[in-house]
Amino acid sequence: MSDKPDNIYANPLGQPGPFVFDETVVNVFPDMIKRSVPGYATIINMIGNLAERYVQANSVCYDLGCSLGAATLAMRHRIQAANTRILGIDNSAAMIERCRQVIAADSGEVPVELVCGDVQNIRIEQASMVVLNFTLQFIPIDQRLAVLTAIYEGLLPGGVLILSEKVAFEDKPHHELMIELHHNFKRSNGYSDLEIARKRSAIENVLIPETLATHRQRLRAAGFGSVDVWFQCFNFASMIAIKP
Ligand code: GEK
Repeated sequence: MSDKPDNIYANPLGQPGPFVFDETVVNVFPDMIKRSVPGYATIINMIGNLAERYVQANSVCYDLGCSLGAATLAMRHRIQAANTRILGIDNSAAMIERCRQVIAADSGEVPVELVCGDVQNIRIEQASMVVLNFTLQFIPIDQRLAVLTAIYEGLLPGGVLILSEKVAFEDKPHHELMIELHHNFKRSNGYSDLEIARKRSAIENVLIPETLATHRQRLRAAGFGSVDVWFQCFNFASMIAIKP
């Protein structure tokens, strides 16, 4: 079945309200994220790849802000270690409800538990892999360190955090260029200038990007020893942070 096309911002009437992950978004989410995030499919595929290497026996994997479970499924199908389980969490009831259907239709053997809740309240325990795939950007800036610290504390030695984010750049002209290149990417995926502008205004105070330097600094402050960018396309990047 092909994804339902995202035309949420095609209607020119009225000012769009702030972006929310409601049922309207859930219905078009796979199409939306694929056409909006450069490298999304690669990142998901590589999360599977990394699961193969980093997931330890008798441990838990966390998919924080799991949406429809793309990263959960990528891990589920590539984990080699014995006696593992995956916990997916999202604070959108509409997302979790649809995610349950996605997981139920999947034949993977690793147990998956889904929770509707806030990643800021979840207890991370016995983790060998934690994924924050484009989720931290929706959490208030002053609460981000606490989330990363809780993840660090719940990871086993050798455990890994994958943190993917839309990022900002210190240098203003470069920042503007990356935004322009991202918008070109969206245009080439069929979004009109109107849709791009309306989405931009809806998401403005909801998704707060920070620089890679800020992310690195915070990951180190949370305790992570090794922190590196393993993927970047324009203003979208994914980092790998390992607990020593
Ligand atoms: C993917 N990871 O396909 N607690 C829990 N969930 C949250 C919170 C929070 N505080 N804030 C936002 N969310 C997915 C894509 S989408 C990215 C992640 C995007 C959830 C929100 O409901 C949404 O499902 C997800 O984080 C962000 O790999 O749409 O740009």
